[in-house]
Amino acid sequence: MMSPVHDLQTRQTIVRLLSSMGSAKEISQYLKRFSQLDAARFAVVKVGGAVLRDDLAALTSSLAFLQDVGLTPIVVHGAGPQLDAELAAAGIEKRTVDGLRVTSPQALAVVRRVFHRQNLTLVEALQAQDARATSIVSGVFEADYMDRDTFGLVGNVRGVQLAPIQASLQAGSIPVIASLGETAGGQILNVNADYAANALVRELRPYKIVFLTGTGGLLDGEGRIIDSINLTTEYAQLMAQPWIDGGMRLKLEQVKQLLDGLPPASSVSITRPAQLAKELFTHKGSGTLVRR
Ligand code: X2W
Repeated sequence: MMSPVHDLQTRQTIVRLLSSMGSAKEISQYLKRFSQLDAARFAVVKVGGAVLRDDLAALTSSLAFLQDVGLTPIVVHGAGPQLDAELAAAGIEKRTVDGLRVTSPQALAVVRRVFHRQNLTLVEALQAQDARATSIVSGVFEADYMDRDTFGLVGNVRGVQLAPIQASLQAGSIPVIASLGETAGGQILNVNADYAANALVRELRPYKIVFLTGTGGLLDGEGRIIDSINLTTEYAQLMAQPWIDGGMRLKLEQVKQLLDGLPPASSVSITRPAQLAKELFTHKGSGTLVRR
């Protein structure tokens, strides 16, 4: 059930935003489809640390907008650039293996502090816009050591505790989850936020999976955003392109793996915060839509 939209000002904002995006009919169709889903099945939205740093206002208003129309996305966030900066300031040298940050006990103290602060930054920004949001920095990701000798205090998600998320959704509040994990023995571990998002998605099997990034989509050889990718017909051909770089190859592989385990209707969108509503509510979308 959609929650009612109360005040006139919110309603007017919604109408203005929606009418600038696409036809009323198209938008109503999407809204109806999303509203019929169980709250936990609507969307998992992964927010990179760069988005928190560079695009917080657009992120906040896009998420608040979804809540205004009765939809509650589940947000999981990283803090990569903030960690780079704080660790450098603490004199801790950066080392990554396969894109994962090698995390010493000294580094973990900084990681925990930065994750807490970034989490609160987003929650407080949402609350300042009268959106309801719940800060969740522990109790969701059950983790094992990835490989302690290589990575130190880095976790691989073994299980997901849904109770804190469900409690937040039931209150109509946006769960805002930091990608910190915890071992069975109570050790906190640093978890890559994409991995955390993927683990959530595998558990919840949402209709929409959204990665919010600074670039706003996957880019082709000329730096233009690729509109849509059909994995069944285009994956092999795309992966063979000379212009596809390492990062994008990895992202695409991850997205394929993720979608292979989900219902056929699920899709992944890679977009920027200001375009979130357009991506969700219009056929044309904005950013890159990946389907099986
Ligand atoms: C990541 C967690 C933050 C993250 C890190 O320390 O950078 C590992 O690499 P973004 O902004 O989403 O990249 N963890 C183990 O993933 O943030």
